[in-house]
Amino acid sequence: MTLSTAWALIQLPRACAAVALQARTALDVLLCHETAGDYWTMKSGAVLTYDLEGAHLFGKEDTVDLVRNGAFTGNADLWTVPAAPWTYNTNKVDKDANGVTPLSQIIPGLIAGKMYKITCTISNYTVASVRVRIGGGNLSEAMEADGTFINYLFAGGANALLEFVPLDASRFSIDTISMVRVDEPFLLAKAGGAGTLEINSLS
Ligand SMILES: [Ca+2]
Repeated sequence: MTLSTAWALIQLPRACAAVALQARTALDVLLCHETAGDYWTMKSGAVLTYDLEGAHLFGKEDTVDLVRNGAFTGNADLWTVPAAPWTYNTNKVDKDANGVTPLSQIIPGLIAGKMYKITCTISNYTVASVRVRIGGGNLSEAMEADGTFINYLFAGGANALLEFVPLDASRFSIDTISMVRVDEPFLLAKAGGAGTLEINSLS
């Protein structure tokens, strides 16, 4: 797989109980099961055999987008857009005032403890940050630039909400939101720059 500075799922051709990982490029590779949690480092040039002790690694993303009206086409229907600090603005939503109330949508059938991949696009960014969470679980890493962001998060069990939680001062626009379930167990990888991670299914 091609590495970048964003977490990406290690996609496998088949379910397997052990994998061998190797980065020949001079990059340390970070590996984790949850982007909001701990990670460990595979040093540049090392080979890591990852044994799942009988479990099978899938690394598979579902194709069903669980977000409705994630493109805000013509309206913000199905979203809760609190008037402060959010404003619907021509096919996207602006964070254009102070406040920390989340932009949210109810996700029917959200399963607590399951991993989901959440994608969104930030534009018109000027200051502070926004984080995403699902089911009231852990917050993602801060999104604090223009760009398309991917977060892998476990759903909490507190509610059925997809929520974008801003800092008080933050200013940006958000659009193109989607969310798919990820079958577990799985591994995520990223590095400090571009490189290649070689993956071999062992069993
Ligand atoms: Ca849009």
